[in-house]
Amino acid sequence: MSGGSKRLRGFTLGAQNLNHPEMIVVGAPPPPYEITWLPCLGAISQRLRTRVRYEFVGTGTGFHREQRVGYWDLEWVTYSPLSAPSKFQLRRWQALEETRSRTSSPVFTDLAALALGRNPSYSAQMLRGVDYWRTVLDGASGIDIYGHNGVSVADIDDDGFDDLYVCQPAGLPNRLYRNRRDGTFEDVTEASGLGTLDNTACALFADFDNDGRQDVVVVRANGPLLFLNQGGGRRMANQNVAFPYNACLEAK
Ligand SMILES: [Ca+2]
Ligand SMILES: [Ca+2]
Repeated sequence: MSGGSKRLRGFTLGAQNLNHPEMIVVGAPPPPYEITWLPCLGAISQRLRTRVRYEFVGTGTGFHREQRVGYWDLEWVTYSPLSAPSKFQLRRWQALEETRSRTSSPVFTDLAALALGRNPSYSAQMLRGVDYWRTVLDGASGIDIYGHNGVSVADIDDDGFDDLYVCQPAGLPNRLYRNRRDGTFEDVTEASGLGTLDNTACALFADFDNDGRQDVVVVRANGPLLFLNQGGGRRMANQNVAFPYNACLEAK
C-alpha cells in the first residue's frame, strides 16, 4: 500500500464522520505528460502525473474535530490500442507533506447573533443562504450558486476597534458593520456608501492615498472599485476608479 493510500485509510478509520472532503488538482510535476509507442503490443502507453491538494475535516471518537491538509503526487497510466482507447488507471500514489490539526473540544463559539442581531439586516439577509436568495432574486441580478463571498476586518473609523465588511452575492448589498466597542456592531452600510450590489468576492482595506484613513478596494466580479475614506468613519466616496486588476497589483 502506498503512503498516500495508507494516510487516507488511517484517517477515514479514525474519523467517524468526514464533514469536509476536498481535493483539487493543483499542478503536474514534470514530466506532465508522456506518450510511448509499444510496437510489440500494437498499443500506446500514456502516462500522466498530477499533484493534488487535499483537505479533510472529520469528527470521531476521542476528539472533536481533525483537519488534514496535504499533497499527493499521482501517476496515471493507460495501455490501449489506437482503435480502443481506455481509461487512465492509478499506477503510483505518493504522499508529500501533510499538516494535521486536532482539537478535543470546540474551538469557536458562534456569537454572530449577539454581535449583529440588533441590526435588521442580520435577520433579513445574513441568516438566509444563497439557495434562498436564488429563489427570490431575479436571475438578471447575476446571483450564482457558489456564494464565495468573503469578510474583511478593518478599523474604518480609527477608534482602535475592528469593524466588519461583509461581501455579498450579486443582488444583495455588501454590508459594513461598525464596532460599537461593546462587542456589538452597528449597520452603517447606507451612511458609508459601500452597499455595492455587484457580486463581490472580497475587499481589501488599506490607506491607498496615505491620508491616515482606511480606504478599500472592493473586488467585484466585473472589476475592482476603489473607495476613498473621507473621514469621520461615516462616509466613503466612490471615486468610480475601476482599474484593471494588474494595475491594482502594480500600484504603490
Ligand atoms: Ca472601528
Ligand atoms: Ca486613505
